[in-house]
Amino acid sequence: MLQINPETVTPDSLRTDIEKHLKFSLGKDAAHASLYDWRIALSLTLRDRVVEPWFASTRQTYEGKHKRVYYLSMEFLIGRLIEDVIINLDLEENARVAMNALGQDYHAVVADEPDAALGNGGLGRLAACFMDSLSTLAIPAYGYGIRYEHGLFEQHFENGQQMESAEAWLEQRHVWEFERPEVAYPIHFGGHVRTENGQASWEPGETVVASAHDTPTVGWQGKWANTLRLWAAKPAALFDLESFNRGDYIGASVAESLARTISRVLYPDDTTEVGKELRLKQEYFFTAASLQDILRRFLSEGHALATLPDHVAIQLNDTHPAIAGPELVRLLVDVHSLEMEPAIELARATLNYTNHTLLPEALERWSEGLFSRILPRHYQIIQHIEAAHFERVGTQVRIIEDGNVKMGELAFIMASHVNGVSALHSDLVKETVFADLNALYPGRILNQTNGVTPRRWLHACNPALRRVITDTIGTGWQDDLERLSELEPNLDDTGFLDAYDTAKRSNKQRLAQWLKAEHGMSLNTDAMFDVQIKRIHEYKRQHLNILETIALWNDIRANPDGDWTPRVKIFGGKAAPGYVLAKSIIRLINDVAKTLNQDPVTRDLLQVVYPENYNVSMAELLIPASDLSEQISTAGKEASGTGNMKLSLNGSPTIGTLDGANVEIRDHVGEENFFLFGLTASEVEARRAEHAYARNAIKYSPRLSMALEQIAAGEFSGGDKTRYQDVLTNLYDHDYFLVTCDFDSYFDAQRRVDAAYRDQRGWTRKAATNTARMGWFSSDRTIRGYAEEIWNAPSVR
Ligand code: DL6
Repeated sequence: MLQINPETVTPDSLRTDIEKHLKFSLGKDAAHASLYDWRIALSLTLRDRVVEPWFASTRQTYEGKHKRVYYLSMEFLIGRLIEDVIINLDLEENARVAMNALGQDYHAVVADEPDAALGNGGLGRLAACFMDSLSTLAIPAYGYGIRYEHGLFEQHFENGQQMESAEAWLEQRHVWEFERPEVAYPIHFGGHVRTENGQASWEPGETVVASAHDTPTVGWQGKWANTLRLWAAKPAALFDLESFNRGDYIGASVAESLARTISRVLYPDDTTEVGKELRLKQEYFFTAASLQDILRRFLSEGHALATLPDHVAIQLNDTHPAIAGPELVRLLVDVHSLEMEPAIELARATLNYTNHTLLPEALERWSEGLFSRILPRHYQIIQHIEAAHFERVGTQVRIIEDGNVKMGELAFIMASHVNGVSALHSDLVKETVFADLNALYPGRILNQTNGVTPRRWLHACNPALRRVITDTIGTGWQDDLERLSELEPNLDDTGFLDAYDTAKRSNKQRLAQWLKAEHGMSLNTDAMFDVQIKRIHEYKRQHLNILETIALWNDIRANPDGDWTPRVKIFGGKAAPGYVLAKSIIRLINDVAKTLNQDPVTRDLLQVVYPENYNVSMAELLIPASDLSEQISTAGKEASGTGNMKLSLNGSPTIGTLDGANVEIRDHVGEENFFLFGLTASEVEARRAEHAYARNAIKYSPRLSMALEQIAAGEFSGGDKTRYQDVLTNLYDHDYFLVTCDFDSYFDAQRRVDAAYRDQRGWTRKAATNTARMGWFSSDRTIRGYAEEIWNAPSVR
């Protein structure tokens, strides 16, 4: 295993290489180089140092014929790669010195890189953390996904409303990847299936080409590097010269533009009706390309097909790549001439499926009409899979039902293991969405509680706290996060708590400076920073938070001289473009912010800020600066959460429900360091069955009634009484997510937070205890769990 020695990579050697790249790769001299030029030159210099460990890892995997893990994911929410590489190669200090010597501001250069936002939220960010951990643990692995030309949309606010524009990360040179024009596979759609002598053959109607782009992902201390292989869609044939010569310029490039559409835009989540056909094509496109690539590599090593599961473990990240089941069977039967039954069994032994949501709208299903039109051969194979399943366990659960192909059921039946992402979620997976399948295939469902990479989510994003930790317990916690427990003996030490407090304060200052410079917002850094950052969704209940904010504002106004704990409520997050109610919630937050922040009586005590375009890089500033982490979803709805882990790890105690991984976080940090409120998952179900539960909750909560009446009266919308009719109607008449029922409990918990925060030393102790006890939530632990219990893929180390 090759290891980068930071001693041999000196600031001088970096500087020389940066200058060389500036000249020979960018054709610029230093006098005329822009920030962009310096960033590309630095990135190329760093990339050069990743290549050796990458080659060494690949060689070692081939030579040892080690089992490989393949992580198929529609999303990889990576953020900036430059930071990952600098941190994992331990070159931060040297790079800083080198850039300074070249007259450049290191931070500005690093911040110039656009986020690779190839994901919507938690599922995609988890995939990025897993890539980091797979490399850190030296488990041979490939991530497979789509090289979207446009990542997650850019969010802007106009009059408080979310506006979307196309994100354009690939407009700039993307230096981290290596294009592999020789690695290209045809991907077919449509057409029909011809059967002769019992032999089926697919005669497709449309073909595009999947072309590979590889990014090395280097682990901690550069000891191992895996590959993230992203597929770009290209036309199968050059453009139609005949049409062009006829003057039909648009017609000449139709095939090209249709093909490129497949990898053009990251699919929107949470929307059900838009672009269904394109989405199905995207899913099949990257899954089919990945499987062809996996089989090619496997066969090139001379293995017999029957040994596939001994050498290959494929993980399906949610149902998006669930078409892998029938596609792998198709390749085994139609291309490699296996019989149907053994092919199904072989595919099943190789595949595993992670469920990330219980929300019915996110469990994919395709109409039989659409599915059989786009993938006619797969439709037939699914019927075979279903027949084999019926034969084995009976007919209680179907894959094709009521005119739909149900991808959750398909993924489950074609997986050797199915896992949820927190203890509670995995139990609910067993008891609800897959109760019948769990009874038919007992033991197939496991739990693997999510985790986050400590390299990015503590070491890189929080240098102030990193120093305090290392000064106290030494280094080595970055790849053995449970060592944070060695902080415990210091939790009553004044010197340690002072240092911890100073780090938090400096992070708050850093955030305040950034918000001022980038968003023109001024924050009171002596106030508690109360942070809710995540996708905007009814079940995540940002509206519960803003209703509590209004109620608190009312209380302060009624008693301005009371003993209040100053707070800044910070929101961050995007709503799916088609999710109307979520967009109303965004507007409401912005409207409330405008009103409150102008109130001379309360504005020093309660402020609301909502910087637009929340992304990974913004999270890296917000999380270290947070004092309080809002994890307030309706119990039973958040599969796990990972923001909850990042915030707690960085010293931000949680106010939260017993939902997702909150339950395990509370178990670890201790109930006295977690502010619990709200109904449990079973109480939620029971309350929903009660008549008029929302109206009753509103009736018996004077604070909530008043807040809702103020919204209805147009108090935050310049007198417009209709603006929030949708939010209000929803709360009074449906309130599926029980905002109204949890309101009083949440308000009370917030007052417990206020009281606890007033004891500054006590609060710092709580924050530091969170850090000390969060070591278990490293994604290294999660990946070890997958490797041992699901993949049977040991570390090469
Ligand atoms: O497992 C990663 C992440 C969880 O932490 C979140 O709780 C969950 O909401 C998210 N799920 C999705 C669902 N996507 N789909 N389909 O993003 O996964």
